[in-house]
Amino acid sequence: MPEAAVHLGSGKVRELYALDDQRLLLVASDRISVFDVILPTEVPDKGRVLTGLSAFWFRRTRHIVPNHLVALRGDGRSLECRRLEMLPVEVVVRGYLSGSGWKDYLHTGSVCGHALPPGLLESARLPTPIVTPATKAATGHDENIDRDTAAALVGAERWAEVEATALELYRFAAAHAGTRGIILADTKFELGVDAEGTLVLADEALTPDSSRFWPAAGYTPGGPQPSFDKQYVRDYTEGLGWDKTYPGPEVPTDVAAGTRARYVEAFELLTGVAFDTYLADPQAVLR
Ligand code: Q0Z
Repeated sequence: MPEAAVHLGSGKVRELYALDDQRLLLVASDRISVFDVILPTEVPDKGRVLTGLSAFWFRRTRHIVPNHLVALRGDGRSLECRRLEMLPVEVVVRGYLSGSGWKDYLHTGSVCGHALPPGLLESARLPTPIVTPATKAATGHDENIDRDTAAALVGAERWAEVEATALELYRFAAAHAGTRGIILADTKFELGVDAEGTLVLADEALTPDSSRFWPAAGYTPGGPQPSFDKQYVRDYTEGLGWDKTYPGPEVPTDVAAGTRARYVEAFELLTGVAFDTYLADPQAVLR
């Protein structure tokens, strides 16, 4: 547990602490959300998988953009990071048409001001990846905004830098994932600015909670794709006839264990590090 750390806030599945005036501690729990509802059943080691993946990507993308990672703690589930001035915009990069991007395309033919060719199928690969900004609405749900609105929120010059950085991060990570049999359909970045005014990648990066990972084997546009990590638990909870409102149902141990195995599989495919090795020495993902 964090020594003399002040609790700053809770995300759905994470906790944020202040270590001092310059440093934060991000702790990933084993909680899982399905259809935006936290389940009462935890997925063992999920927080370690997500933390290890974030740390892996921070290490591998620092040639593209500096990031907030200061240290990966020995528990494997917490990251010490630099405290930044966060940009008030979430930066989603989409290489495929899914989720709210697909919904917006169906209604308007475009996504966040990006006109797309007609006739695209759900889950189609886009001609080129697009950056689709969003803001946290009062409801707690993300609300897509267009690039002019994003530019007005952070400044036109900064927004141009953010877009270029996010696209480069996506291209790099999607290419890596592709070699491991995983499609990175889309991903959400959160960035901040340090005291020198430098753009810094923050929060979690390129995890299954901030991204859509699809198994490349069996990819079939024309409908939603199975999630690499959450599909067992989605199928199980939907099979109960649950209405997807609070509270979520308990899931059986075997469904939780199967879900854990999928998270661990994604971790091992993407990092090339055996998960047992990570548990024994989390620094293994930083080498
Ligand atoms: C991240 C969040 C969580 C609740 C603030 N490096 C940073 N500097 C300043 N602020 C943040 C970061 Cl990462 C920051 N969040 C999101 C995470 C629990 C909220 F674990 N909020």
